[in-house]
Amino acid sequence: MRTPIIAGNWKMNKNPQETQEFLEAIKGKLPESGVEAIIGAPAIDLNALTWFSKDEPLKTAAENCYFEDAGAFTGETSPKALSDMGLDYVIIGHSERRQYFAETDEDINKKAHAILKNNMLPIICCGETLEQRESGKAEEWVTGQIENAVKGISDDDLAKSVVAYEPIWAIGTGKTATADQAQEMVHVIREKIASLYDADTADKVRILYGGSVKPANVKELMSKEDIDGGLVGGASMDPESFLALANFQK
Ligand code: G2H
Repeated sequence: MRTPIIAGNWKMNKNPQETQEFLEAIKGKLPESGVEAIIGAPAIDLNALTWFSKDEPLKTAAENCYFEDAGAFTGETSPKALSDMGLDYVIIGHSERRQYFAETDEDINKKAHAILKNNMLPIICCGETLEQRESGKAEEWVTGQIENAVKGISDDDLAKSVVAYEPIWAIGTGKTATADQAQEMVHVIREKIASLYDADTADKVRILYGGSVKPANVKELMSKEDIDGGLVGGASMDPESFLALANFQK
């Protein structure tokens, strides 16, 4: 039985004051069980999130990190420091990082190893462009991204990790993949993991859908067999909307 996840991804939004206001608004209102609620936030907001999560059923995620623990890497964030701070997850390989910051599959694989070594879990993003989908290359592309991202990761570590399928054409565009389209690709990803590892590992790894998830479509997406949750951008920034998503079972 895989516990569903609702993971916010604030991207480069909210300052510490706005973060505090958001946390005050959701205090005491997150589900105690049945759903794992996560917020991924900018590095400057993570301290507030980890303090809040000590008393509330909220897990925390950084939106990126470097693959070395320390050193002369100006401007980067240490996975060890994130772990020391109490972070649970780190989002890696988001399409925005691949597109605007030239993050490669190799970087993502190194980051996944660094995150796991530091006792956190990666949320590994993958997804195809509209052009790749229209030319019939989406499955090959996405499964290739996954294969490269998980190289050298043990089956135990992968079973605890999270994958997020985010078709680039559905990100922040208001265009959601249909629940069937999302299920189809998430199933392909699970089969790929089964072929790289085994059926048991594939059965345990949680695979999210991301791309314009909102309270109005979360139930239908979550009703699909292989979809274990959502990685949510725009709709995770308003407290009421995040709470509606996290409490989707009610
Ligand atoms: C996809 C998603 C969050 P949105 O990037 O990762 O954002 O829900 O705004 O499409």
